[in-house]
Amino acid sequence: MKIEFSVPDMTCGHCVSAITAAVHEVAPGAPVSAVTASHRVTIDGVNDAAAIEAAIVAAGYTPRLIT
Ligand SMILES: [Cu+2]
Repeated sequence: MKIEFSVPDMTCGHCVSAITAAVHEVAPGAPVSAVTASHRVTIDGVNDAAAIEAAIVAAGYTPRLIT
């Protein structure tokens, strides 16, 4: 399934890299779309939203799951 987060404190390319790396720690190879302008992070082909949310939090960001 596709999981989408709003991450208001994702503001630049560094944030995108850090968040993408964090997601890939728990979902290796999953396609990640991270758009700073909209602060949206979309991960495709994954099921465990809680694990991905925790990984993004551990990277220092504040994701909010969008249903
Ligand atoms: Cu940044």
